[in-house]
Amino acid sequence: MSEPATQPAERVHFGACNLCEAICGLEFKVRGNEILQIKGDAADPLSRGHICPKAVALKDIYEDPDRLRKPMQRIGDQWQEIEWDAAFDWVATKLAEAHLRDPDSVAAYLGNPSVHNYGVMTTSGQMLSPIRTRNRYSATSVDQLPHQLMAYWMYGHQLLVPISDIDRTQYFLVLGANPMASNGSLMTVPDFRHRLKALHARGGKMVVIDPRRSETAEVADAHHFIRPGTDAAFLLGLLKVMLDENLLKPGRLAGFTDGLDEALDAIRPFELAVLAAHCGIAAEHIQTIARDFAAADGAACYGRMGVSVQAYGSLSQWLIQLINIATGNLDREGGMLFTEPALDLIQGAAASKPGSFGKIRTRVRGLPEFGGELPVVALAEEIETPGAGQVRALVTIAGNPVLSTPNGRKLDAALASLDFMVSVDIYLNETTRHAHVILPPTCALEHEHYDLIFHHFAVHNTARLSAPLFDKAEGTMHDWEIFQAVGKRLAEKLGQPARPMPRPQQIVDMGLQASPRKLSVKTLQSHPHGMDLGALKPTLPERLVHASKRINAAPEAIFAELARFAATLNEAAPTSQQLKLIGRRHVRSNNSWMHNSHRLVKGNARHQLLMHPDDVASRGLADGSTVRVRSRVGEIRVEVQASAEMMPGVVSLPHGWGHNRTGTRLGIAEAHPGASNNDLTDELFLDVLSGNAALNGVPVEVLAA
Ligand SMILES: Nc1nc2c(c(=O)[nH]1)N[C@H]1C(S)=C(S)[C@@H](COP(=O)(O)OP(=O)(O)OC[C@H]3O[C@@H](n4cnc5c(=O)[nH]c(N)nc54)[C@H](O)[C@@H]3O)O[C@H]1N2
Ligand SMILES: Nc1nc2c(c(=O)[nH]1)N[C@H]1C(S)=C(S)[C@@H](COP(=O)(O)OP(=O)(O)OC[C@H]3O[C@@H](n4cnc5c(=O)[nH]c(N)nc54)[C@H](O)[C@@H]3O)O[C@H]1N2
Ligand code: SF4
Ligand SMILES: [Mo]
Repeated sequence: MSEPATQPAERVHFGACNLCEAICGLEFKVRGNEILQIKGDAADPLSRGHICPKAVALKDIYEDPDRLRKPMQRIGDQWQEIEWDAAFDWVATKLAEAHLRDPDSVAAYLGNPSVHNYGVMTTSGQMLSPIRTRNRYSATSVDQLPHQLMAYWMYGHQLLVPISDIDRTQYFLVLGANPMASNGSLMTVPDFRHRLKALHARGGKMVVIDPRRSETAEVADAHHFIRPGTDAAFLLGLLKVMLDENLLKPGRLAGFTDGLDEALDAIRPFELAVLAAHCGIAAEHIQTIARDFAAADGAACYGRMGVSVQAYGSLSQWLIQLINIATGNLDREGGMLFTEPALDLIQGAAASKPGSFGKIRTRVRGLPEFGGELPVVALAEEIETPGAGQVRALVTIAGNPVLSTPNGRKLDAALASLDFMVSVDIYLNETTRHAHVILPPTCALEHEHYDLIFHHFAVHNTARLSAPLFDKAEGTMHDWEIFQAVGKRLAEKLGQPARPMPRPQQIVDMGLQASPRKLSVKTLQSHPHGMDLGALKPTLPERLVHASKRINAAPEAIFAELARFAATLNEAAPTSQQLKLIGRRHVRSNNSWMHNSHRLVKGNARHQLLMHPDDVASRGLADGSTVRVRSRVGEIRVEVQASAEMMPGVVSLPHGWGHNRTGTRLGIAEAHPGASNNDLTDELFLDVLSGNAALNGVPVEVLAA
């Protein structure tokens, strides 16, 4: 008997994971089209072999029979596969019709995987620019908008976000972030656990401020519960102590910072006792943290989702910057530093637009634009409110706003009323079920990748270009091919001149060569594990993008916001029945879209409502029972789990669940539906200054079912 001669040889391939911000290097072992093993790439200079369970699920996505591979057209509630050319023609015809009626009647929403995907980053504009609409939305306004706004105002560019120097800091103060589960955000930090061990080994400390004793709080030196949405009070308290005790020493930063005294003067009148009572952290703890922070030889104050996506997200981000500046910890080793990525979107010939704010406003509610995008909390009303500029057609790219934006039910209904919707997406899910056409691109393992965004936020400077693991399957298309095909047809139909349409690799190559480090695709190709470009180092004032080369510590609009916050300090305490809802992330879940991987959803459910045992008991609820959770906008039913991890008065529910709507094609997710947090969050509950959604601190009641 002879062996089958066709058995392909095993091969090893190196690439980076693009699922979250950590950009871990991966080592794949494959035979033919079969993935035999996925493990961390020990030679990656950033991730050094780290990996999490989601990376292994890349195999599941690649193989998933529910993943779409051909265009789909919906007629009524029936879907049928159609040919690419027919799909492109139809999409271009419908978008052109809508554009000719009113350019603003076409809206676009770009979801989170867009920024993790270089095809979308480099070429989605080739499809969208002929539309010329004001109605551009993205997941930014349910996420990091406050960071970008402060980076733009204070340092001159929306991507110039200071990064915690976790590998050298001696005091790491973390607010509203859970890197043990999220693997870091606006802090690309693969292998947080070992970096924290190293911090502890050199005598450093981590202190966590969070309404839940999170996985990160669990490994901290100290954890303090905080009332959701009140971080500004805690941060003001820190500054107040530092002012009163003469602990501030901006050092060399004073030479190129404007407005620091003005900012600090505005903080002086606050009273520590009032601030402490408001946030729920005792004055003596605030004093200790302020003193330890100021005394540390390198301290970093960092805050993420929990502080940004709340009612005072922008104010909190400003105060965080101020603390780092006023203690001299900005732009120093062990404090906060700016990155210098190989493809630099901040400075040099490849630089992107620094930002913009309030140049236009949403039609119905008057919410401000940031960086050319409007806040997504306004999308449903822009669809539902008649008049000139009403949204009647929608393009979604890599987004699931029905599950990920506030008052998802309202948006769900609004999407059903559109004249036309097209989704560039790999799944038929809660959002794309409303599309008339779905154009599915290839998946991550089938195309090249360079992380255009997250190298800007990494704790160490590296660069890595990942070659595709597999050739794309026959009859499938890359996202950039989809954008180019539709964009070309759209321009033709609208009589616009043909635009140059470079491919992602050409754009990345030009960007690398135009950046200060002068690398190229070719250089990166010769480093399959990535290139180590060195530790972060001080870069100011040169790296500031303001023409003055000075930091603006006192953006004008912040003072009115501070006054608005100060007025809430005297508000009456909430009733004892009222609880505050916050979110939660788990290492085996990724926003709304990876629940179709059996390996990630198996085992105990992870989408329960966590509630303090006293709150469970005082409502006469039974641990493990189904409860009703009610907010201004809606009600869900979900299992409650008593947990001493929770601050009394606060309940936690992860977002991205609720896979029980009709007409989706997610066999595994539908069997593990959970309930959607965003059926409770409120599109009217905002960070008013930026227009960012406030998804944390939502008032809810919990009742027996
Ligand atoms: N209550 C609450 N809500 C939240 C949050 C929270 O903490 N609490 N977090 C918010 C945050 S931080 C974010 S970033 C948003 C995310 O919000 P969204 O970006 O709207 O939602 P995702 O769940 O990331 O959905 C991603 C979509 O992209 C598709 N997709 C995946 N890979 C690809 C690809 O390679 N190409 C294309 N074209 N499509 C792809 C998936 O099928 C899915 O439809 O959610 C926000 N919503
Ligand atoms: N495994 C996994 N990793 C992910 C994702 C995922 O879905 N799963 N999503 C990715 C995305 S899109 C993002 S944006 C990042 C987010 O990254 P992180 O911000 O690190 O992640 P979260 O788990 O949302 O952490 C928010 C923390 O804030 C706390 N919190 C809530 N409200 C408040 C408050 O008012 N004040 C304070 N101080 N804390 C509060 C919550 O309890 C929670 O512990 O994670 C990324 N990584
Ligand atoms: S931590 Fe993020 S980048 Fe690293 S393997 Fe997990 S999902 Fe991928
Ligand atoms: Mo996010």
